[in-house]
Amino acid sequence: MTSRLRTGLIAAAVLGAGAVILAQGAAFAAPPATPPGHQPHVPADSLRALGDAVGLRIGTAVDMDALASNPAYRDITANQFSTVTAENAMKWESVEPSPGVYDWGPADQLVAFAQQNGQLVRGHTLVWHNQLPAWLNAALPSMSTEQVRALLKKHIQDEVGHFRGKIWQWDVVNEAFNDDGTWRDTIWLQKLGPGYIADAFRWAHEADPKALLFYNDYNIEFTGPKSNATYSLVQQLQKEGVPIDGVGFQTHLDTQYGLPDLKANLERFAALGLKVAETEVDVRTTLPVTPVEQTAQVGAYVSTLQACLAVRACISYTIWGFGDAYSWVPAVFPGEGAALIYDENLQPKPQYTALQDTLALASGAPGRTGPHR
Ligand code: 9MR
Repeated sequence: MTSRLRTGLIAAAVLGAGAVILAQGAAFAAPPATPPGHQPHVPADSLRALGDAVGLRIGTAVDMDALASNPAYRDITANQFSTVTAENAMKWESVEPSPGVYDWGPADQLVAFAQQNGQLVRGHTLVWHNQLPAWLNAALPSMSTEQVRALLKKHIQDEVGHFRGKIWQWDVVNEAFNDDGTWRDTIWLQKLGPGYIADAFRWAHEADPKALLFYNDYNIEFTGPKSNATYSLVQQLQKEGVPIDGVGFQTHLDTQYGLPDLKANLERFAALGLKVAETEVDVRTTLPVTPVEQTAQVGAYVSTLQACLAVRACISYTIWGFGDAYSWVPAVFPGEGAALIYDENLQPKPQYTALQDTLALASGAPGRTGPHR
C-alpha cells in the first residue's frame, strides 16, 4: 500500500472513531456552567476556555525568543493555553552554562508569564541524555560513580528547589528507553545503572514534595515493547515506594506511520493509580501538504485529544509549540513539517478548529466536568 493511500485510510478511520466517542459523550447531561476563566480577556472559544469547561488543561511548549520578540506569539500563548512547558529554557544546558553558574533568567520569565496569565507550568526536563552543557559532556566520562551521583543529585535538587512551589508537573526522567524496550545506553545508565531513575524521583520529591513527578517518553503511545518496558518500570518504582505520580506520552506523530492505540495505553497506566498526560503532541507530514495529508493531521489531533478526554486521569494535553515557523520538525526530518496547529504566519489551521470543536463537543463526556485537577 502506498503511504498516501495508507494516510487516507487512517484519516477516514480516525474520523469514524471520533464520531463514536462524540456520540457517547452527547448522551450525558450537560456540565455545570463553565467556571470563570483565569483572566477576564480569555476568549470564550479559546482552547483554554473550552478546556476549562471539561476540566482539562490545554498546553503548549514555549520558545522564549519568540515570546520576547513576537507580540502575536505572546497573545496566542496567553489566550489559548492554560499550561505552558519550557521548550528548552529549563534543560540542563540552559540553566547551568558553566559549572556551578546558574542562569535561571529565561525559565524565570516563563514562570512569571504563566503566573500573570493564570497558567500552570510543566517543568521539562531534569534527567536526559540530550542538551547537557558542553562542560558536563566533557567531564562526565572521567568521573567516578560517586561523583556523577552527587552531581546529578545537586542538579535535580538545585533546579527543583529553585522553582519550588511553582511547577505543576516535572518531567523528572526523559526518554530512558530504546524503541525495543531495552535501556537507552546513556551516560547516566553507564555510570549509575538503572537505579538512577528511582534516585532522580526521590531527589526531586525531597526538593518539592508538592510537584507531580512524571516519567516522559516518545513512542510509548503505541502498544509494544517500549510502552511495555515503561509500564514495567513504573510498576517496579511503585513497588519500591518511589514517588512517581505520572507518565507523559510525548505523542510526536507522523501521518505516514498511522495512529497509536493511545486511549487503551493511557487507561492501563491510569489503572496503576497514575496521572497521565500528553506532553508534546505534534503531527508532521511530508511537504507540501496535500488535502489528504491535512485530513490525516486533523484526524490525528482529534483522536489524540479524544483519548485524553476519555481518560479521567489524563490531566493535560500539551502541543509541542503552536506555530509551524517555530517547530523542531523541519530541522530533524528534512522534507517534513506543518506539524502544528497555526501556520507559518500564526494563522489558525483546520487542526486548531478541530481541537476547538472536539473540546466543545466533549462537554457532556463522563468525568469531564468541574474544576481542574
Ligand atoms: O523542541 C526542542 C528543540 O528546540 C531542541 O533543539 C531539541 C534538542 O534535542 O529538543 C526539542 O524538544 C524535544 C523535547 O525536549 C524532548 N522530546 C523530543 C522533543 C523534540 O525533539
